[in-house]
Amino acid sequence: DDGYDHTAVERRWQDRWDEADAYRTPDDAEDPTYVLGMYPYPSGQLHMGHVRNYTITDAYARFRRMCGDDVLHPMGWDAFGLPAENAAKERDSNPRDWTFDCIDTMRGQMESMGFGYDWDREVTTCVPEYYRWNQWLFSRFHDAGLVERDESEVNWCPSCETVLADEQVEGEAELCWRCDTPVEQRELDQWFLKITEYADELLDDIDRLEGWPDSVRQMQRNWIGRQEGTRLPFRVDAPDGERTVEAFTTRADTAFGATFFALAPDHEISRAVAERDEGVRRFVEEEADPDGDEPNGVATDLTATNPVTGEDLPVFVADFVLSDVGTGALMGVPGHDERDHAFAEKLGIDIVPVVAPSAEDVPDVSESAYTEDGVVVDSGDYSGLTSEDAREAITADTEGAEATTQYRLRDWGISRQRYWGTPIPVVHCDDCGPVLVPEEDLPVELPEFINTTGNPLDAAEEWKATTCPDCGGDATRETDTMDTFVDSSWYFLRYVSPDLADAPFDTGRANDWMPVDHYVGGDEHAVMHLLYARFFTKVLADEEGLEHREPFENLLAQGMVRLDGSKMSKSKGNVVSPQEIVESYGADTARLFIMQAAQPERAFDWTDEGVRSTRAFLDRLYEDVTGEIPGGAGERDAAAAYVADETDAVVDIARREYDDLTFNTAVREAQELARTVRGYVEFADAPHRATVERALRAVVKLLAPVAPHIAEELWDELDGEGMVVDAAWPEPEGDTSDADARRRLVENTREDVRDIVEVAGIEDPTRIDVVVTPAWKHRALEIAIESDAPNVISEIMGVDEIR
Ligand code: ANZ
Ligand code: ZN
Repeated sequence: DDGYDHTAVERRWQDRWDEADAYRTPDDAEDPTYVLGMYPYPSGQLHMGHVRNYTITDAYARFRRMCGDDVLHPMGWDAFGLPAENAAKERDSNPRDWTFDCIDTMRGQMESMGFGYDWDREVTTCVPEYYRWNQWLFSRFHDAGLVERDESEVNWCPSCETVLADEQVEGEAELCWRCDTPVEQRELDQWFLKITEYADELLDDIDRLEGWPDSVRQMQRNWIGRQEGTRLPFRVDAPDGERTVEAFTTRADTAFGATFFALAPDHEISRAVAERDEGVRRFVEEEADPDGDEPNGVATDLTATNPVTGEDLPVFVADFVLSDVGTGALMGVPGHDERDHAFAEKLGIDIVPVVAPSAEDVPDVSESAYTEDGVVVDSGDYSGLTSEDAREAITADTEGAEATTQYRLRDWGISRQRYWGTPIPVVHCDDCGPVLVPEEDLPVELPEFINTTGNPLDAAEEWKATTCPDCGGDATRETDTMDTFVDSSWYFLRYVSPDLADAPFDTGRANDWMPVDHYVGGDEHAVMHLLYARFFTKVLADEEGLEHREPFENLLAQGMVRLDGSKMSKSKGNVVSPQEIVESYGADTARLFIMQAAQPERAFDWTDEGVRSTRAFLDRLYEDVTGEIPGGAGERDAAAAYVADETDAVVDIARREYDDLTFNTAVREAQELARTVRGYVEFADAPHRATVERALRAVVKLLAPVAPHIAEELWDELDGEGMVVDAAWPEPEGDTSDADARRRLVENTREDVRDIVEVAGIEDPTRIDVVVTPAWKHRALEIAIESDAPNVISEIMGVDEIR
């Protein structure tokens, strides 16, 4: 016996759902619940990570729907990106065909998993009907002063021939995130979105994101990296005459400990010195290594006057001074900063302490810097102040000094030198420079793909040649396309009105549905995607009438699915294919196994044994429900009352667990109830049929969000009304105030019984295993006694009057 025919069952109900249009989003959103999984990149195959991600959202969406909410649960495709372009180049086809083939395959796989999406709302980012809105938003951002063109140094992957965002450069070795090639630097004209304009709000609002994991919130804070500090003006005798160079410091309290001044290698003054000083030239052009572990530098013949002390300091060019941080210049305080300390040791610069834990306890800074705040010493009139007071006083007293805030966050460079993305809607005119394509001329559609190395758009001569919207003269199209993170920064808004032809989204509907109640996805998106989506939401709130300033109320970063403790990945060759699992065990088994294995945030190991026992549970349930339910009118005796109370308690607990997205415990409750019913039917002399049926209906409903196909089949078998997908979530009939206490009691009892079974060496433990009520505990004892181990048993149970 191979158990129930999962293929037939799953196909039957998928068809029925289709016919009934069961997952259509209701038109009104009176009790709106917006459940969203991060849309996938259409790589060709659904993997276990996707299955876990989308089972979580699907189960929650189904639960909320059964609770009576209006649910929006859509799916779409993050369909632009480099892999499609590379695949097209390899096969000499084109990225569009490849992408749509992948989408078709993956959509089919999602359907076979039984995910209940409203496919009428499918969003695909690589079609002009979608990406034209990226272009439209680009011009709106431009009008709002949030677009900038700037020459800047970019991370360049020589193998992918593309610019990479900082976050796409991995590790100390600075390798491309896709191909592991060492990344180089290049100067290019780039388009930037000025996310830094929103840095403060993006940072401050993190405090309000209580439904987000703390780790993600902290990562976002660090990424923004707000620092309060002071700009101090130093006088420097530069080659072209004396001038003021400001230095940013978070530690103005250490100004009396400054023993050098340092400039970034590509600082104007460094370059000027390099022209007359061979040593500086060599360092600037050849030796400087900003990514190196150790700080390197070279002395100049300049001096810088410390505005706080009036003292002249030697000026160095140093590679740990970054040109795009602060002002590209810093005051070096080796006594209190580790990097400055390492640099000073290497170049023989003085190291002096000016901050101490207390005035009597001046630290020895010869070996390493003292980096804590404390009391300022040897600092003229400031001596004796706390670090904090000294910072304030020094900033206030020093002429030209200014308190400022600085961020780690940089503006978002969105230019990508590749084909398969949204064309940036700009033309370059010899006379007018870069000019925006007017809104009425959007979309700028991608031309046919040309298979060439580098960016195919550069080779699309006919497409590139155009006229200037301003002067009508000859002009050339911008050949850069947008970072695909632009697409994903607002796709959740497109789902509310996916076919809208005159705006990216319907503001009224968006205001109804937003924010997304539960957003679920992998933690690799913890920083960029979420930050950019938050940024877009804020801009759209300011510019387009969106009434929400945060897009995602609750965020769940799902844990990994591993195999033997290591991540499933193609490179490790340890991938379990969802499709094979669906074929041999069914989607319900896969879904149930994944959900019961662990809390959704936690990693868990995929095991064949786990899959098989999940399947065995479903087979048994199938038998229990489809077989003859014994008994008749029966008797509502104590045992029946116990089952009824258990049903109430389980229903109550499971609802709370589903609400918390702790599906594993919710499912366990349902499984326990199934077991209780089975024990009751087996042991009771005359089972009370109505009680049994009610309990089984509850089991089926509680499992429906996770194992929806078999739930429909069994619901049908139990003569439930309509389909279970539309059924109401079960309600307790009696008082459930003692549900939790009851759960603890049952668990204790069960443990006791297990001990009895073990100690007494009872032959037929399966019979005992189902015994859970206190009454049955007594029965277990009787069995144990018959098996002649009364002493041990009385010890375990703490009773001696058994006989
Ligand atoms: C003096 C000082 C004394 C600093 C001290 C720190 C500690 P962190 O270190 O992350 O808090 N800085 C300023 N501009 C820089 C640049 N362009 N490239 C590299 N470093 C730069 O960041 C703030 C500190 O970074 C600043 O405060 C400055 O060194 C350095 F005991 O100034 B500090
Ligand atoms: Zn022009």
